[in-house]
Amino acid sequence: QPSKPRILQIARLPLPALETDLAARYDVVCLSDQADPAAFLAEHGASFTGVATSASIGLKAEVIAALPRLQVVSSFGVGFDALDIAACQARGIPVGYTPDVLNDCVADMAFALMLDVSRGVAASDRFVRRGEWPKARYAPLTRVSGKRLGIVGMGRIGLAVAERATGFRMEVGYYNRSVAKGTTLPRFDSLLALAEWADYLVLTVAGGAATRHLINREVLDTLGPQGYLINVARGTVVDEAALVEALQHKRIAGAGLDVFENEPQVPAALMELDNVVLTPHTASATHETRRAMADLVLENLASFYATGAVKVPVPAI
Ligand code: 8YV
Repeated sequence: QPSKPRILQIARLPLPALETDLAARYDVVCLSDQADPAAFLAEHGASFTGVATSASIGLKAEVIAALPRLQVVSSFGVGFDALDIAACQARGIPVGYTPDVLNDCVADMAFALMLDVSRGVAASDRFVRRGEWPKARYAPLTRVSGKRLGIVGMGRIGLAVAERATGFRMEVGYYNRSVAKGTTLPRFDSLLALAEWADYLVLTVAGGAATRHLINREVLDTLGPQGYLINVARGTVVDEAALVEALQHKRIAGAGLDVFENEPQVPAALMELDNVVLTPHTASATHETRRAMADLVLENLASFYATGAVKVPVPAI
């Protein structure tokens, strides 16, 4: 009976059941549980052939360098901006990830945020709980149906957002580097043109250096005082300081944010504002979707150890 492959789990994973499943199949050590992770890596790094991590936890070049026998990486999540893919690919190490299975839940969350920030679901819940209903009226808010929806990043999740817009009879347009596959929706030539046109700017673009601070002061001012920003992508896509300022001065109407520049830190100024809805990076966090993501993390590893290839690899960069 050959011994089980040794897997280095970089930190605690979002789904405890996945940790249990990994531990049942592999010889797993969690790096963040070690008293001195650097010393642990120096002593034991060469014993690991696999890494398990997540989109949020990531994988740094220095950890990859400390694992001379590393053969495979399996990550929980579709984003790979926090993983040093170049360092893996330079060593020919395949990286498995979990796209597609989360499209629906992330798109659902984009609509939840859009509806909430426009109709004040969370804010009016607070109003009712404070006992204010008998004393005051809740001011009317903004209609979503029939409005213009601008999607930034027309990939798999962007398409799922666009599909949902039909029932709301929204007009949909998008901005993407290239013409998106799988849709005939209008593509805008520039982000500013889309921001000018849209009532809702929904971010479903990948994170990383190429999209850092794509949403800056100029884009926000172009979106304007009737416009809403919804971010289910990455905090880094938005200049958060510029966003806080735009919200405080009502230069945009509101924002629904699932992601932030320095998670889990959320700017205190945002907590003061009722035209903002904040969620703790939970767009994919349903039992169903997280289980499907966990299964893909396991399948990517199992496939690699059986055949030498992961089931769903991160594309070559
Ligand atoms: C997860 C995500 O919440 O898939 C992604 O890229 O950001 C989310 O689905 C994340 O991977 C949890 O760590």
